[in-house]
Amino acid sequence: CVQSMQQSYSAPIPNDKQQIKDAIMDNDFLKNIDASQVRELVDSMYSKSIAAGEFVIREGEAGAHLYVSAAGEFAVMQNGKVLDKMGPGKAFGELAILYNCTRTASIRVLSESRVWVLDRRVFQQIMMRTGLQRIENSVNFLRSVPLLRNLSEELLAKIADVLELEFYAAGTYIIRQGTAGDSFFLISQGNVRVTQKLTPNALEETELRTLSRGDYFGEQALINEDKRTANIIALPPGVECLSLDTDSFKRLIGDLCELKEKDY
Ligand code: PCG
Repeated sequence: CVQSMQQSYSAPIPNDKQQIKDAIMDNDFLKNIDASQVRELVDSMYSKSIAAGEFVIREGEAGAHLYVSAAGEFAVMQNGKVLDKMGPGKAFGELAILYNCTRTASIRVLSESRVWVLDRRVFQQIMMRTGLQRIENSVNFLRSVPLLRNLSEELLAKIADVLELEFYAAGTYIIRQGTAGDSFFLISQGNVRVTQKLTPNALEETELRTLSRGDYFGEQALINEDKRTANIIALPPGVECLSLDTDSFKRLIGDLCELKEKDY
């Protein structure tokens, strides 16, 4: 028993560390984490063996751990249906840990497996940043957004200061056509679908486009002081957005020519 405990909860050695780091850097929602923080995350993971047939994660539950698959085969499931299969070297369980939402899918072990585990509390301790560092991270992202490319560092810092980080699970309507609007959004991770009912009585929504990291949406209702003109729906596995309230939007970026002239 003691033997198996030691085997079950060992810390990573250099080869393992590389596997964990590569998995983190390969995950869209984790890859922008600061290198020094990634090192700390890797050093804090422990190994756990899991028997075939067991669930590592159950859809709908609260999440307490982030995982990296070390060996074996895993199924990603939703509503009892297999969406995908994964082998070693994949980070999973990050969404509930990053955004405090419930588990968006189940992960079931198909063959005798081993995972690297990180406890949420440890993750949050490592990720905790001073206000200044958080703003610096946001400014780095804002600098890469084409819409904002001509803005001064000072203005970008002001925008970063008032941005709210939000996460929307796959399938969520972030914006509904015809409702009142009070926010503007920049996509920092993931993709959304833009759909529209072309006539007021249309039954079907027509897909207009998809938007991705660095794109924005929600400006129309704010600029024209009118209802939302389209639907914005989060695509799998979910979307991380930075949002601005109407006042901040008007004060800080509402005057940009690209926004005023935008005509879809
Ligand atoms: P808003 O506030 O009307 O909310 C829906 C958003 O969808 C809209 O602002 C735009 O930012 C965004 N969008 C992206 N593509 C299109 C498009 O082709 N037409 C319209 N009306 N909105 C679009």
